[in-house]
Amino acid sequence: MSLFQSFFFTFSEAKDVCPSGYDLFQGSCYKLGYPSLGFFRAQRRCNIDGGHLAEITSQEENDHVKSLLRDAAANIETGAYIGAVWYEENTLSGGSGWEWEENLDEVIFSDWADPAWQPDSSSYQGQGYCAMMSQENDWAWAAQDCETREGMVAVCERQPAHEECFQDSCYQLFHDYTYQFEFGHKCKSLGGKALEINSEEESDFIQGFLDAAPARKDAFGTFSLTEVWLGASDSDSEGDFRWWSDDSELDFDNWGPGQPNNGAPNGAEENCVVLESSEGWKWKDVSCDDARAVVCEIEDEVSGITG
Ligand SMILES: [Ca+2]
Ligand SMILES: [Ca+2]
Ligand SMILES: [Ca+2]
Repeated sequence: MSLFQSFFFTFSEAKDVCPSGYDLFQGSCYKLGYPSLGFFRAQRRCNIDGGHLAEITSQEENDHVKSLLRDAAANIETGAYIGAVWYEENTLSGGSGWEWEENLDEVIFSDWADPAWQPDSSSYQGQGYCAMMSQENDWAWAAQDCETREGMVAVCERQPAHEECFQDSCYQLFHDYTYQFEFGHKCKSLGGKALEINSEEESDFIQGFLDAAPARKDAFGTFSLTEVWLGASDSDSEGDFRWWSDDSELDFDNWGPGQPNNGAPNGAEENCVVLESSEGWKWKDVSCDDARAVVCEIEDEVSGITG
């Protein structure tokens, strides 16, 4: 490795990156899209992307989403769903009002085109009220029948991936919970593969990367990172762990104390592998069934720099 390369990689900085189609603003990724869906299908589609319909909680965020909508106005006939719904006589709070559907938090910041207007369920024949940013009101908020699909798009919001490069790969951490069977596909779609740790150096780097990674943020709050999937399993032959990308035997391992033990309760198998925060990111075999954060490993094409 040349001096220039070692300089470049030593000082490679961690950064936030958004999946394709999303754009970064103040630590969140936003996307306009998924046309012609009702509110709840739109919410579900944003969930599949690892996020939710936008929860707009400040003037800056509202201004940013408005600017995205103005840029896309030619493609939006009516409006864009954001994540708020009207509830009637909620038994918990005892009242009616707007709340964020994803976490049932009350809507505090708002930008209603007509702040005095209140839904009236007695005169309303539709499927409930959901919030949209409305073309005809210069993208101020308005109530919409939640089932309206025609002319609607969704504003999705999600946490960025956290990226850092080391030697000839870049690593992207996705906090949104991913099932083991989706993990390889997710990384492949980025031009990479599921995390495989092949050396002490790579292992040390990943430990530092995960220690320094931001917490998971979603509509429910902030959560520290506890476990991350590794791209290895012993599903084919018990105890014979292999890397997914080429089905080769592990060329490096970093098992935690007593692991792997195939020790799921009730005789169930543990055929997948996680890095565990409470063990300094050492490895343990676990059941493949749960969803966890993932790291994708993407070969860095810029690394062709010669010196
Ligand atoms: Ca590797
Ligand atoms: Ca096993
Ligand atoms: Ca185990």
